[in-house]
Amino acid sequence: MSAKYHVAIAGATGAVGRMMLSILEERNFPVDRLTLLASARSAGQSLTFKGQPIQVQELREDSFAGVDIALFSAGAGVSLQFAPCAVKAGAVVIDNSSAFRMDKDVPLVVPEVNPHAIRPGIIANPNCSTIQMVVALKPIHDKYRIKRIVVSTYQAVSGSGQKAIAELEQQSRDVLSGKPVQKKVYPHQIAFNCLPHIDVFLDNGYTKEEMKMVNETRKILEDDSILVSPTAVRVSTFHCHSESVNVETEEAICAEDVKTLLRGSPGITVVDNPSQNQYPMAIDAEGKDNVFVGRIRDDLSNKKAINFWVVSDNLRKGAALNAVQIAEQLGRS
Ligand code: NAP
Ligand code: 3JN
Repeated sequence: MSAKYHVAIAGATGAVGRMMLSILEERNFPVDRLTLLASARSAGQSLTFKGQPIQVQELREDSFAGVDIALFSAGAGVSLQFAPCAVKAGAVVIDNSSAFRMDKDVPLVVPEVNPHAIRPGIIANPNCSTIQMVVALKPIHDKYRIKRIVVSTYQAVSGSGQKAIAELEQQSRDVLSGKPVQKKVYPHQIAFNCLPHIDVFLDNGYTKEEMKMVNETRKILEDDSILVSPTAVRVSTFHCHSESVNVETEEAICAEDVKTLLRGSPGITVVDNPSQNQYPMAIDAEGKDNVFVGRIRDDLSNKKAINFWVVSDNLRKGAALNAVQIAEQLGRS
């Protein structure tokens, strides 16, 4: 690879794709040329990179000639069809979808956790809810060995894309002005509501989002013995996912030590000063890169367990930023 890269974004017009464009710009990623790809619906539309308009092209099998790094965020079906074409053309693919995450030949990477797994070909970016949780869990696992995690998520609508952001905006206006609510993205009203339902329900009673958290956590932490008991909930916030996490460990664990440990760990900001009402909140994490951890406290029911609250910007660390950080590591290897 040259020192400056020809980068392609497949899904450039979406919520994640637009964030990728913005993060490449703000981190001054060494872009030599940028190819923006989306469906035929968006072909001809212009997006701006470093003040210059760039026309969006229709994604096709021959879109990747000369591309060094292809960032995919157009859904699993699109990745399954087009990521192999990009690799065949010589690109490294960093894929934000679930298409290849559990493929044993594809690394599933969070740079703070398992950068050693990065290699050319297809690299999978984990699910947003998994990413922010494993950034906080990695130092805990290294020191205390995690046995079991019980997690409940409070996920923002931006995790469901541009149409969901518009739906929460419109429904909020309609509810407040006493008008009937239209539902398109979610099966129920999301404004002023919580839906214990993210992605599709599976035969075991869990949703696909919940099972992503189970399987991806084990793969990234490279430990299939870790037990994960998840509940994923969509809430009426626009940005940032929050999670309540209970962690049970092999070794005795204490909240005060974990605060010190996490304060010195990469990608984490500890916000934990309850007497001053200071703890991580979605409205503070929006637009920030780190994972914010607080409410770190002993589990009074179990000497080998703690509880914490973790918040991160789902479109940044949960998707676009993590992908760009993987691309940055490629340049270093
Ligand atoms: P979005 O706002 O709905 O955007 C979807 C993007 O995909 C748009 O650019 C759309 O292009 C493009 N697209 C759809 N069908 C296409 C096709 N047949 N060919 C080419 N492009 C196509 O959704 P989003 O929130 O950005 O999410 C996109 C994907 O990213 C998700 O499906 C998921 O796989 C992944 N994602 C991952 C995470 C994570 O946790 N890491 C989080 C959110 C999303 P048009 O504008 O032309 O329709
Ligand atoms: O709902 C969220 O907050 C995150 C959504 C992620 C998502 C949305 C549609 C399809 C994914 C994902 O990344 O797992 C997928 C998918 O690729 O399966």
